[in-house]
Amino acid sequence: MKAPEKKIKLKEVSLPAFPGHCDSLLKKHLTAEVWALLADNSTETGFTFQQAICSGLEQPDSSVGVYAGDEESYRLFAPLFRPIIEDYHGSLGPQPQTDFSLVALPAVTSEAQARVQSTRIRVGRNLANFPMGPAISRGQRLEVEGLICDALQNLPESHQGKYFSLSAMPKEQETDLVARHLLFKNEDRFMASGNLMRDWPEGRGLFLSRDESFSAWVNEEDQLRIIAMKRGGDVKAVFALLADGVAALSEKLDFSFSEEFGYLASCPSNLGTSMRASVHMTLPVIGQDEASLKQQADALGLQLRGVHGEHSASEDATYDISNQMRLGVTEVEAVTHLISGINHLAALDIEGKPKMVGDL
Ligand code: ADP
Ligand code: DAR
Repeated sequence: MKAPEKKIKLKEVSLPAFPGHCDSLLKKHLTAEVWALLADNSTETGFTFQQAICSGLEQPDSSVGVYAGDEESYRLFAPLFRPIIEDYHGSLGPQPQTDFSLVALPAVTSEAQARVQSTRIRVGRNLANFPMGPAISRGQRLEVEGLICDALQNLPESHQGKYFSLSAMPKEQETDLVARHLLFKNEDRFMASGNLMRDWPEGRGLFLSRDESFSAWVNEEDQLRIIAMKRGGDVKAVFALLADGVAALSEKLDFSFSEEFGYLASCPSNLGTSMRASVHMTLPVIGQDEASLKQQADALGLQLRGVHGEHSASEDATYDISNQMRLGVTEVEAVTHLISGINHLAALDIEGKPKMVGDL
């Protein structure tokens, strides 16, 4: 009888190699010491360190490169996760109390308003006592979908609408909803490498309010994304719409939360408020030079994405501009950061004597 193969202790083999062009936070912080400490570790739910880092190894153009499979991942893999978290957010928490109060929000200047085509603010949530996307079982994912669909019955009249299961959604409808920025894409190689797309599209879906300004994504990268989106630059109205939806769902669902890192997410970039407040903004002058604009955005603590979200391209000097920092700030502070940033970018654009958006 063949002797059982000797299980190689990963920590005894050398650190995985990254290609030269890789500049992920995983590559930066996965030192030989961290590898020796964590290589063979796994959490109580059986989520391994290798599973946590596999996306960043398979997709060397990752920006972060790791995903958590459960709450324990943030404790057990802390020697790697904490430096990544501090590098991304510029903070290690603790997360302040949730604050959706409207009164403190500054105004969006008329110059910025003239350049903003649409505003979207979202938060991510995962249910307490369930593994997250990279580790959840098929049965648990369906249970999460059911719990969230029940909670969606609790929304105020202004937010009510319909849940569309992705499994039952006609392809034409899916294509239309993705094109209108209302539904997540059905392919993401980073999520696939992070085991977040197992059993796809089963257990995934979209809740959409009647006027399409409020929506919820179920079992995409996080178990719940709560989203408010409107045309134009009325950030305050979008923030209020989101706040009411979050409050209603929070009455019915128990979210995964820690004092230190706030709302826990599968990706460390979405901890804390787990809020990404974004505008589609056309910058006819300073938007012509994307590299220079990215430097200005970095300096303002803003992130640039393309007009179809992460890993997409800008179009006609129009960018998805959002807050980078989500942890160690309140929801009001995160949105204030965005408003101050876009007001500044609009002022810079004016210095270049731009045409207004309507004249483009
Ligand atoms: P997330 O914000 O959930 O991290 P993405 O960056 O992929 O994910 O964006 C998801 C979808 O939302 C994409 O279709 C993107 O174009 C759209 N989107 C993001 N911000 C805005 C905005 N301000 N206006 C319109 N659509 C937006
Ligand atoms: N694409 C992954 C995650 C980066 C942050 N965006 C998220 N979580 N959607 C990467 O490591 O690049």
